[in-house]
Amino acid sequence: MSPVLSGPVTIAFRSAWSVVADATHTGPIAVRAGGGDLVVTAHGDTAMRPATTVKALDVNGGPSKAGLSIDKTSEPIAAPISYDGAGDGAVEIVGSNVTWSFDGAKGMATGGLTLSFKNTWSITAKGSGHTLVGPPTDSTWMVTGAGAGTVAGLAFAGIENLTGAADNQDTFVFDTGGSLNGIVDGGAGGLDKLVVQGQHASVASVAQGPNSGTITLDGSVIRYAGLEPITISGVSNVVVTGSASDDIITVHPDPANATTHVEVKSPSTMETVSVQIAGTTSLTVQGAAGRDSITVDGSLALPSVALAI
Ligand SMILES: [Ca+2]
Repeated sequence: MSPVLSGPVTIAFRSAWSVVADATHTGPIAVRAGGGDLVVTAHGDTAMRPATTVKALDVNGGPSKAGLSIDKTSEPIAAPISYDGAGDGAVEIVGSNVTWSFDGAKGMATGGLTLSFKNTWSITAKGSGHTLVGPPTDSTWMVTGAGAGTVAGLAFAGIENLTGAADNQDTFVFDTGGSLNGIVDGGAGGLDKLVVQGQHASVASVAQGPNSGTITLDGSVIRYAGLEPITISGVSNVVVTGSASDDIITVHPDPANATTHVEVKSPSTMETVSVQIAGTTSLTVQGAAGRDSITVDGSLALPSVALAI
């Protein structure tokens, strides 16, 4: 028996939309949603299709390795987008609150869109609330600009939060010029570190808990969570402040680098901080609120460092 349909029936045929840049293409392929349409600009031409008819949008950078620029500020983009950067691609997303992830070879971006990308080594976020989640392998994150740097060969810019994978070793390096508006989160478990290096005039570390707190680097605040040790080098004036609870702080040669670094620790209340002696002119250790004790132990040689407690 055939099914019986009553009343008008509308059937939208949904199909995939494929866009490939040719060898002469210049500039990125632009994608946006507007007025219920999905709008794609490539080769200088703008084409639009009703969003309900687009099952997926597949973009290929082609021989010109054209980048992809997605603007989702006016409305979310329903169709999943895939992008093959053809080996040297770049992705830009305009709009807020996107979570990017990168596994060392390919990546995803979600939040008002669903994008998968590969053969792409550069991402740019334009808008607030962008988070980048790193690979499960041990990774070094170099932060060299405001929300900008590299991880696993991927250059990123405009990112607010950096999140390491669980159960690996992430090292977040803040070099000269590096800053972050949001939070550095090493992820659960593993052994994740924060390193301050390069040219900085001052750094102040304030603990909030055993693995969280803030680092103020040349006046710019970096919030962190889920980290293990913090290493500071190349900074003239270092201030380490304990937590609001009862700190039992010890100051002693860093067991891992006894002749070059001094370690400040209070394991149950604050993140361990290791400071390179060379290049440091003052080190201030203070307990903040609570009933605190600060003990200097071991044979601590601090030539040319003014230690204030
Ligand atoms: Ca981690």
